[in-house]
Amino acid sequence: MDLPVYFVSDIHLMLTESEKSRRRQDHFFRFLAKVNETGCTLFIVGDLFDFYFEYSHTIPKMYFDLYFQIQKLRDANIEVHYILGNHDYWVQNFMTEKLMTKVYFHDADFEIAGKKFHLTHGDGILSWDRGYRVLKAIIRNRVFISLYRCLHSTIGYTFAQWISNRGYRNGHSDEYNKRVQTELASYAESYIKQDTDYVISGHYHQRVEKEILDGKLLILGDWIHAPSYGYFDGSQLSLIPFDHDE
Ligand SMILES: [Mn+2]
Repeated sequence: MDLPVYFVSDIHLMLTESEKSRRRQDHFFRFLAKVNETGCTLFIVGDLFDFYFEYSHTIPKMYFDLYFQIQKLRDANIEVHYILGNHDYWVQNFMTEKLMTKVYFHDADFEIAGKKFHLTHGDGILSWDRGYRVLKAIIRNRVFISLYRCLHSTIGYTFAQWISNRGYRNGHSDEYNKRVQTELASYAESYIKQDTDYVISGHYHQRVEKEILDGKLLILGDWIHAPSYGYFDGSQLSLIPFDHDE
């Protein structure tokens, strides 16, 4: 795997055009241009899209610009690895075989330059999130997905858009964010106590870099409020802000 390695998550590219989502997308494309300049490996750790659902013969046209940007990276021999999140789990062979280098339906472990990484989108980890874990099992269920795919795409997308518009947008209290950090720290510790060096998660829409024993936890920030990326140069892993004024 070529160094350096970049990690991003929770870009949440939107299905509907708006000034706000256009700005977010442009900002993310500036990051991809930087990746293209340095040459390297890119990991997308889930929720690249706010909603992505692929049919046997059909892909969403709204993300054409993104497909083009990823293709440019691939043409430059940059590997793009994509760990699916709870907003973009429903890929088929356009994503898995054509666009991305590799797509992961579950958490993934890698060894890069002698360091062991555990990558997870992060949804369903929290101890109090039992209801969500049930929902996660349903929306990742093969029968459910096949049935949903039978709906006409206009119906499937309209429903998803409605759900998505009701979803998380405005952030959580500091107290809630602290609870999340404590939970993820103990999740990370259970890996680092074994032989993992670095645990990287997305999903929680906060930017956290925390030393744990002789390893580290990164929670990648989202591209709505706090754009950032994880950066591994072969010896050090760090979380670097990529704020809008850059
Ligand atoms: Mn998520």
